[in-house]
Amino acid sequence: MNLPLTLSQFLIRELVDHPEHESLVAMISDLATIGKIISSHTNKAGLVNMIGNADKVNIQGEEVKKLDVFCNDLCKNYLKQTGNFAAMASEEEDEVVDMGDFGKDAKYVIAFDPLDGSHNVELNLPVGTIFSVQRRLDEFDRTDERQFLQPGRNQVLAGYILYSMSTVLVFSWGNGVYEFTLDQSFGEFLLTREKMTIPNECKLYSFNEGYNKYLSVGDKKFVDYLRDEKKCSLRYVSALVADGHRNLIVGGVYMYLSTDKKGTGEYKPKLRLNYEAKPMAYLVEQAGGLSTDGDVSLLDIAGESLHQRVSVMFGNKDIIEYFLNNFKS
Ligand code: FBP
Repeated sequence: MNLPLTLSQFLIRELVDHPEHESLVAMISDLATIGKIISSHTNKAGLVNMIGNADKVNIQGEEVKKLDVFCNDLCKNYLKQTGNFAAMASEEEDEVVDMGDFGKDAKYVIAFDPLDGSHNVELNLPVGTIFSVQRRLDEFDRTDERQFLQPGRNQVLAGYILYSMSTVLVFSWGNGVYEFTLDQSFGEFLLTREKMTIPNECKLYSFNEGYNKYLSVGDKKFVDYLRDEKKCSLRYVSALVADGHRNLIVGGVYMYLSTDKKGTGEYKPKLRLNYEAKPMAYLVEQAGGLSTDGDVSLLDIAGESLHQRVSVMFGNKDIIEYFLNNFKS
Protein backbone atom coordinates (compact mmCIF):
# COMPACT_ATOMS: atom_id res chain seq x y z
CA MET A 1 0.00 0.00 0.00
CA ASN A 2 1.36 3.39 -1.00
CA LEU A 3 0.41 5.74 1.83
CA PRO A 4 0.95 9.51 1.54
CA LEU A 5 3.04 11.12 4.26
CA THR A 6 1.11 11.23 7.52
CA LEU A 7 0.94 14.42 9.52
CA SER A 8 2.93 12.72 12.31
CA GLN A 9 5.72 11.82 9.86
CA PHE A 10 5.67 15.32 8.39
CA LEU A 11 5.96 16.89 11.84
CA ILE A 12 8.77 14.58 12.96
CA ARG A 13 10.73 15.41 9.79
CA GLU A 14 10.16 19.10 10.45
CA LEU A 15 11.46 18.66 13.98
CA VAL A 16 14.59 16.89 12.78
CA ASP A 17 15.31 19.55 10.13
CA HIS A 18 14.23 22.53 12.21
CA PRO A 19 14.46 21.82 15.94
CA GLU A 20 13.61 25.49 16.50
CA HIS A 21 10.10 24.72 15.18
CA GLU A 22 9.31 22.57 18.21
CA SER A 23 6.43 24.80 19.38
CA LEU A 24 4.90 25.08 15.89
CA VAL A 25 4.99 21.32 15.53
CA ALA A 26 3.31 20.86 18.92
CA MET A 27 0.65 23.43 18.04
CA ILE A 28 -0.26 21.81 14.72
CA SER A 29 -0.43 18.44 16.37
CA ASP A 30 -2.86 19.82 18.97
CA LEU A 31 -4.93 21.65 16.36
CA ALA A 32 -5.17 18.43 14.35
CA THR A 33 -6.56 16.68 17.43
CA ILE A 34 -9.15 19.43 17.82
CA GLY A 35 -10.01 18.97 14.14
CA LYS A 36 -10.55 15.23 14.59
CA ILE A 37 -12.85 15.76 17.56
CA ILE A 38 -14.92 18.48 15.86
CA SER A 39 -15.07 16.41 12.69
CA SER A 40 -16.52 13.46 14.56
CA HIS A 41 -19.12 15.75 16.20
CA THR A 42 -20.14 17.53 12.99
CA ASN A 43 -20.57 14.11 11.37
CA LYS A 44 -23.12 13.02 13.94
CA ALA A 45 -24.52 16.42 14.99
CA GLY A 46 -28.05 15.54 13.92
CA LEU A 47 -27.95 12.31 15.91
CA VAL A 48 -26.67 13.57 19.24
CA ASN A 49 -28.79 16.67 19.78
CA MET A 50 -26.02 19.04 18.67
CA ILE A 51 -28.13 20.92 16.13
CA GLY A 52 -29.89 24.19 16.90
CA ASN A 53 -29.42 27.28 19.00
CA ALA A 54 -27.80 27.37 22.41
CA ASP A 55 -30.22 30.12 23.53
CA LYS A 56 -27.36 32.58 23.70
CA VAL A 57 -26.27 35.63 21.73
CA ASN A 58 -22.56 36.42 21.31
CA ILE A 59 -20.81 39.79 21.54
CA GLN A 60 -21.46 40.29 17.83
CA GLY A 61 -25.21 40.02 18.49
CA GLU A 62 -25.44 36.68 16.66
CA GLU A 63 -27.37 33.59 17.76
CA VAL A 64 -24.93 31.03 19.15
CA LYS A 65 -25.44 27.41 18.05
CA LYS A 66 -24.95 24.39 20.32
CA LEU A 67 -22.05 23.29 18.17
CA ASP A 68 -20.46 26.77 18.45
CA VAL A 69 -20.43 26.33 22.24
CA PHE A 70 -19.02 22.81 22.00
CA CYS A 71 -16.21 23.87 19.63
CA ASN A 72 -15.32 26.96 21.63
CA ASP A 73 -15.14 25.01 24.91
CA LEU A 74 -13.07 22.32 23.25
CA CYS A 75 -10.55 24.81 21.82
CA LYS A 76 -10.28 26.56 25.15
CA ASN A 77 -10.06 23.58 27.47
CA TYR A 78 -7.93 21.32 25.30
CA LEU A 79 -5.38 24.03 24.52
CA LYS A 80 -5.17 25.04 28.18
CA GLN A 81 -3.61 21.64 28.87
CA THR A 82 -0.85 22.09 26.32
CA GLY A 83 0.94 25.09 27.81
CA ASN A 84 1.69 26.43 24.33
CA PHE A 85 -0.57 29.45 24.57
CA ALA A 86 -0.62 32.31 27.04
CA ALA A 87 -4.01 33.59 25.92
CA MET A 88 -6.83 32.87 23.51
CA ALA A 89 -9.31 35.07 21.67
CA SER A 90 -12.45 33.64 20.14
CA GLU A 91 -15.52 34.77 18.26
CA GLU A 92 -17.53 33.25 21.10
CA GLU A 93 -15.67 34.94 23.98
CA ASP A 94 -16.30 38.61 24.82
CA GLU A 95 -12.85 39.02 26.35
CA VAL A 96 -9.41 37.50 25.99
CA VAL A 97 -9.22 34.11 27.74
CA ASP A 98 -6.39 33.45 30.20
CA MET A 99 -4.94 30.03 29.33
CA GLY A 100 -4.26 29.06 32.93
CA ASP A 101 -1.12 28.14 34.86
CA PHE A 102 0.32 25.91 32.14
CA GLY A 103 0.23 28.86 29.76
CA LYS A 104 1.69 31.47 32.06
CA ASP A 105 5.15 31.39 30.45
CA ALA A 106 3.93 30.45 26.96
CA LYS A 107 5.33 32.45 24.07
CA TYR A 108 2.24 32.48 21.82
CA VAL A 109 -1.37 33.66 21.70
CA ILE A 110 -4.07 32.12 19.52
CA ALA A 111 -7.25 33.54 17.99
CA PHE A 112 -10.09 31.29 16.82
CA ASP A 113 -13.30 31.24 14.95
CA PRO A 114 -14.18 27.86 16.49
CA LEU A 115 -16.98 27.11 14.03
CA ASP A 116 -17.16 29.34 11.00
CA GLY A 117 -20.40 29.19 9.01
CA SER A 118 -22.31 27.51 11.84
CA HIS A 119 -25.64 28.38 10.16
CA ASN A 120 -24.69 25.55 7.77
CA VAL A 121 -24.73 22.89 10.50
CA GLU A 122 -28.42 22.06 10.38
CA LEU A 123 -28.26 21.92 6.58
CA ASN A 124 -25.43 19.38 6.44
CA LEU A 125 -23.26 21.90 4.58
CA PRO A 126 -19.58 22.73 5.13
CA VAL A 127 -18.29 24.50 8.24
CA GLY A 128 -14.78 25.16 9.50
CA THR A 129 -12.44 26.16 12.32
CA ILE A 130 -10.05 29.07 11.67
CA PHE A 131 -6.95 29.82 13.76
CA SER A 132 -4.28 32.50 13.92
CA VAL A 133 -1.15 32.30 16.10
CA GLN A 134 1.09 35.21 16.98
CA ARG A 135 3.99 35.75 19.37
CA ARG A 136 3.07 36.96 22.81
CA LEU A 137 4.19 40.54 23.35
CA ASP A 138 6.21 40.95 26.54
CA GLU A 139 5.27 44.60 27.00
CA PHE A 140 1.61 43.78 27.71
CA ASP A 141 -0.17 41.62 30.21
CA ARG A 142 -0.96 38.28 28.63
CA THR A 143 -4.72 38.91 28.58
CA ASP A 144 -4.36 42.46 27.29
CA GLU A 145 -6.26 42.58 23.99
CA ARG A 146 -3.31 44.38 22.38
CA GLN A 147 -1.68 40.93 22.21
CA PHE A 148 -4.10 40.30 19.34
CA LEU A 149 -3.91 43.67 17.62
CA GLN A 150 -0.70 42.90 15.76
CA PRO A 151 -0.72 43.11 11.97
CA GLY A 152 -1.39 39.81 10.22
CA ARG A 153 2.16 39.68 8.87
CA ASN A 154 3.24 38.88 12.43
CA GLN A 155 1.38 35.57 12.36
CA VAL A 156 3.70 32.62 12.91
CA LEU A 157 1.04 30.06 12.09
CA ALA A 158 -2.39 30.34 10.50
CA GLY A 159 -4.84 27.91 9.04
CA TYR A 160 -8.22 26.27 9.04
CA ILE A 161 -9.90 22.91 9.32
CA LEU A 162 -12.73 22.41 6.83
CA TYR A 163 -15.42 19.86 7.73
CA SER A 164 -17.01 18.88 4.43
CA MET A 165 -17.07 15.76 2.18
CA SER A 166 -13.85 15.07 4.02
CA THR A 167 -12.04 16.97 6.75
CA VAL A 168 -8.96 18.89 5.66
CA LEU A 169 -6.38 20.76 7.70
CA VAL A 170 -4.75 23.60 5.77
CA PHE A 171 -1.99 25.64 7.38
CA SER A 172 1.11 27.71 6.85
CA TRP A 173 3.91 28.72 9.15
CA GLY A 174 5.49 30.96 6.56
CA ASN A 175 6.93 28.30 4.32
CA GLY A 176 4.11 27.66 1.87
CA VAL A 177 0.66 26.19 2.41
CA TYR A 178 0.02 22.53 3.22
CA GLU A 179 -3.18 20.53 3.07
CA PHE A 180 -3.72 17.29 4.99
CA THR A 181 -6.87 15.19 4.62
CA LEU A 182 -8.24 13.15 7.50
CA ASP A 183 -8.64 9.44 6.85
CA GLN A 184 -11.52 8.78 9.24
CA SER A 185 -10.93 5.02 9.14
CA PHE A 186 -7.67 5.21 11.07
CA GLY A 187 -7.76 8.76 12.36
CA GLU A 188 -4.67 10.18 10.64
CA PHE A 189 -4.26 13.28 8.54
CA LEU A 190 -2.47 12.51 5.25
CA LEU A 191 -0.59 15.00 3.08
CA THR A 192 -2.73 15.81 0.02
CA ARG A 193 -1.31 19.14 -1.19
CA GLU A 194 1.99 20.89 -0.49
CA LYS A 195 3.29 24.32 -1.41
CA MET A 196 -0.18 25.19 -2.67
CA THR A 197 -0.32 28.04 -5.17
CA ILE A 198 -3.49 29.87 -6.08
CA PRO A 199 -3.90 29.73 -9.89
CA ASN A 200 -3.44 33.20 -11.33
CA GLU A 201 -6.70 33.22 -13.22
CA CYS A 202 -10.08 34.41 -12.10
CA LYS A 203 -12.86 32.14 -13.29
CA LEU A 204 -14.93 32.45 -10.14
CA TYR A 205 -16.17 35.16 -7.83
CA SER A 206 -17.63 34.44 -4.41
CA PHE A 207 -19.91 37.10 -3.03
CA ASN A 208 -23.41 37.32 -1.58
CA GLU A 209 -25.06 38.93 -4.64
CA GLY A 210 -28.09 39.80 -2.52
CA TYR A 211 -26.00 42.64 -1.06
CA ASN A 212 -25.05 44.14 -4.44
CA LYS A 213 -27.38 47.11 -4.04
CA TYR A 214 -25.85 48.02 -0.67
CA LEU A 215 -22.26 48.34 -1.96
CA SER A 216 -20.20 51.49 -2.42
CA VAL A 217 -19.99 52.73 -6.03
CA GLY A 218 -16.46 51.37 -6.63
CA ASP A 219 -17.19 47.96 -5.08
CA LYS A 220 -20.42 47.62 -7.05
CA LYS A 221 -18.66 48.46 -10.31
CA PHE A 222 -16.06 45.79 -9.55
CA VAL A 223 -18.67 43.09 -8.85
CA ASP A 224 -20.52 44.10 -12.03
CA TYR A 225 -17.22 43.94 -13.94
CA LEU A 226 -16.52 40.41 -12.65
CA ARG A 227 -19.98 39.16 -13.57
CA ASP A 228 -20.76 41.07 -16.79
CA GLU A 229 -17.40 41.76 -18.43
CA LYS A 230 -15.02 39.16 -17.10
CA LYS A 231 -17.81 36.54 -17.21
CA CYS A 232 -16.74 34.95 -13.93
CA SER A 233 -19.07 32.32 -12.51
CA LEU A 234 -20.60 32.93 -9.09
CA ARG A 235 -19.82 30.33 -6.41
CA TYR A 236 -20.93 31.00 -2.83
CA VAL A 237 -21.25 28.43 -0.05
CA SER A 238 -21.70 31.11 2.63
CA ALA A 239 -18.94 29.73 4.84
CA LEU A 240 -15.68 31.63 4.58
CA VAL A 241 -13.58 28.50 5.06
CA ALA A 242 -15.36 26.60 2.29
CA ASP A 243 -15.38 29.53 -0.15
CA GLY A 244 -11.78 30.38 0.67
CA HIS A 245 -10.67 26.76 0.27
CA ARG A 246 -12.27 26.41 -3.13
CA ASN A 247 -10.76 29.64 -4.41
CA LEU A 248 -7.32 28.71 -3.07
CA ILE A 249 -7.45 25.61 -5.25
CA VAL A 250 -9.18 26.87 -8.39
CA GLY A 251 -8.40 30.60 -8.31
CA GLY A 252 -10.92 33.43 -8.17
CA VAL A 253 -11.87 36.20 -5.81
CA TYR A 254 -13.68 36.01 -2.45
CA MET A 255 -15.45 39.13 -1.21
CA TYR A 256 -17.32 40.08 1.91
CA LEU A 257 -17.50 43.82 1.30
CA SER A 258 -18.83 46.57 3.53
CA THR A 259 -22.50 47.34 2.96
CA ASP A 260 -24.83 50.21 3.71
CA LYS A 261 -28.07 48.32 4.31
CA LYS A 262 -29.82 51.21 6.08
CA GLY A 263 -29.03 53.83 3.45
CA THR A 264 -27.32 56.11 5.98
CA GLY A 265 -24.11 56.46 3.96
CA GLU A 266 -22.22 54.37 6.52
CA TYR A 267 -20.68 51.22 5.04
CA LYS A 268 -20.29 48.41 7.58
CA PRO A 269 -18.12 45.31 7.28
CA LYS A 270 -19.12 41.92 8.72
CA LEU A 271 -16.15 39.57 8.89
CA ARG A 272 -13.84 39.75 11.87
CA LEU A 273 -10.25 40.85 11.38
CA ASN A 274 -8.41 38.85 14.00
CA TYR A 275 -9.76 35.34 13.54
CA GLU A 276 -11.31 35.36 10.06
CA ALA A 277 -9.66 37.88 7.73
CA LYS A 278 -6.07 37.74 9.02
CA PRO A 279 -5.55 33.97 8.90
CA MET A 280 -7.31 33.54 5.54
CA ALA A 281 -5.29 36.41 4.06
CA TYR A 282 -2.06 34.87 5.39
CA LEU A 283 -2.79 31.58 3.62
CA VAL A 284 -3.79 33.29 0.37
CA GLU A 285 -0.67 35.46 0.35
CA GLN A 286 1.50 32.44 1.21
CA ALA A 287 -0.07 30.75 -1.83
CA GLY A 288 0.92 33.68 -4.08
CA GLY A 289 -2.38 35.57 -3.98
CA LEU A 290 -3.26 38.95 -2.49
CA SER A 291 -5.76 40.34 -0.02
CA THR A 292 -7.18 43.78 0.67
CA ASP A 293 -9.73 45.65 2.74
CA GLY A 294 -10.27 47.79 -0.37
CA ASP A 295 -7.20 49.86 0.33
CA VAL A 296 -4.29 47.98 1.92
CA SER A 297 -3.38 44.34 2.41
CA LEU A 298 -5.37 42.66 5.17
CA LEU A 299 -2.00 41.60 6.58
CA ASP A 300 -0.92 45.20 7.13
CA ILE A 301 -3.82 46.18 9.36
CA ALA A 302 -3.08 46.37 13.07
CA GLY A 303 -6.46 46.05 14.72
CA GLU A 304 -8.01 48.48 17.15
CA SER A 305 -10.23 46.05 19.01
CA LEU A 306 -10.55 42.32 19.56
CA HIS A 307 -13.74 41.73 17.58
CA GLN A 308 -13.12 44.40 14.96
CA ARG A 309 -14.78 43.86 11.60
CA VAL A 310 -13.22 44.53 8.25
CA SER A 311 -14.14 44.56 4.57
CA VAL A 312 -12.57 41.48 2.98
CA MET A 313 -11.37 40.69 -0.52
CA PHE A 314 -8.80 38.06 -1.42
CA GLY A 315 -7.88 36.05 -4.46
CA ASN A 316 -5.33 35.59 -7.18
CA LYS A 317 -2.78 38.33 -7.60
CA ASP A 318 -3.90 39.75 -10.95
CA ILE A 319 -7.53 40.26 -10.03
CA ILE A 320 -6.78 41.96 -6.71
CA GLU A 321 -4.24 44.23 -8.41
CA TYR A 322 -6.83 44.99 -11.10
CA PHE A 323 -9.30 46.01 -8.41
CA LEU A 324 -6.74 48.22 -6.63
CA ASN A 325 -5.70 49.92 -9.88
CA ASN A 326 -9.17 50.48 -11.31
CA PHE A 327 -11.91 50.40 -8.69
CA LYS A 328 -10.37 51.46 -5.38
CA SER A 329 -12.30 54.44 -4.03
P1 FBP B 1 -19.94 33.02 11.52
O1 FBP B 1 -18.48 32.87 11.81
O2 FBP B 1 -20.65 33.75 12.61
O3 FBP B 1 -20.60 31.74 11.17
O4 FBP B 1 -20.14 34.07 10.29
C1 FBP B 1 -19.25 34.22 9.23
C2 FBP B 1 -19.88 33.80 7.94
O5 FBP B 1 -20.66 32.66 8.14
C3 FBP B 1 -18.85 33.54 6.88
O6 FBP B 1 -18.27 32.29 7.02
C4 FBP B 1 -19.63 33.64 5.61
O7 FBP B 1 -18.83 33.91 4.51
C5 FBP B 1 -20.60 34.72 5.95
O8 FBP B 1 -20.72 34.75 7.37
C6 FBP B 1 -21.91 34.51 5.33
O9 FBP B 1 -22.69 35.63 5.53
P2 FBP B 1 -23.92 35.97 4.60
O10 FBP B 1 -24.95 34.95 4.90
O11 FBP B 1 -24.28 37.35 5.04
O12 FBP B 1 -23.48 35.95 3.16
